[in-house]
Amino acid sequence: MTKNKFNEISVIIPVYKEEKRLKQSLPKIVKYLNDNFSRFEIIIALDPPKGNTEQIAKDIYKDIILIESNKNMGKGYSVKQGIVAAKYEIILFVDVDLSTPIEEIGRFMPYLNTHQVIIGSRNLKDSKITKRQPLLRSTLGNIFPLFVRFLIIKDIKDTQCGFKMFKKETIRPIFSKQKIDGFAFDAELLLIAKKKGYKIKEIPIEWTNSDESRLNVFKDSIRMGIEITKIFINNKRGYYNGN
Ligand SMILES: Nc1nc2c(ncn2[C@@H]2O[C@H](COP(=O)(O)OP(=O)(O)O)[C@@H](O)[C@H]2O)c(=O)[nH]1
Ligand SMILES: [Mg+2]
Repeated sequence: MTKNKFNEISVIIPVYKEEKRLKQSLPKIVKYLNDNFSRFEIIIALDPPKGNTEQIAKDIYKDIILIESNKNMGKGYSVKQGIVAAKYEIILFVDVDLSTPIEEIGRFMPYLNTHQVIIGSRNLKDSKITKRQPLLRSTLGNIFPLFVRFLIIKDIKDTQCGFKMFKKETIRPIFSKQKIDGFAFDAELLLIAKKKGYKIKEIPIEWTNSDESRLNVFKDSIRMGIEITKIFINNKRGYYNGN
């Protein structure tokens, strides 16, 4: 008996210095999508191209779509480029380390009928964190959401999880208003979605911390602080209102 497959999906993976983690995760992503979707594309948003990441990706999956920026712009910038290039109706972006397993897609899909934005959450009662982040990283991981909650968006438990799904028609008007290129782009995205009256579903996910992180606790903390302040000011000025 053939299993019922989902129709189609564009999967965007932001990638920054990731030869090793990409080698581990890309085969799993390709297999899951092959088994569960009639049509799919995988877009790697490389920032900037380094070493032989492109070749590694092509060797694992020859139809991979590579998008490259000239200099390191940030995760948010890369994800946006991926969204511009995406051709299918349903779009997911996922971190290369698969801290959220790719199989969670199956639990997200049904909510596309009722919600416009579906996001993984590590902070719900049923979330399952199997390996926590190191102390310094988790301290940032705890402080940043306080600022987000206080200044930007109150009722979302985890704005930062790298596993978010939307329909193309929903996300394009959101990102056309996005200004943030770094790690805080998720908070901006969710704020714009709320302003547009979109329904956001937070789904408790299983999450395993990766031993590596591309986030520089000092440099990126400062950048994220600046980005949050920018979002706050943009919001106060009404920039995110309207269409
Ligand atoms: N394109 C791009 N991707 C990035 C950048 N920084 C991080 N990423 C990607 O964003 C994802 C999350 O990064 P990760 O190191 O796992 O962050 P952490 O889990 O929050 O510590 C991974 O797929 C990274 O390769 C960047 O500056 N540009
Ligand atoms: Mg990670």
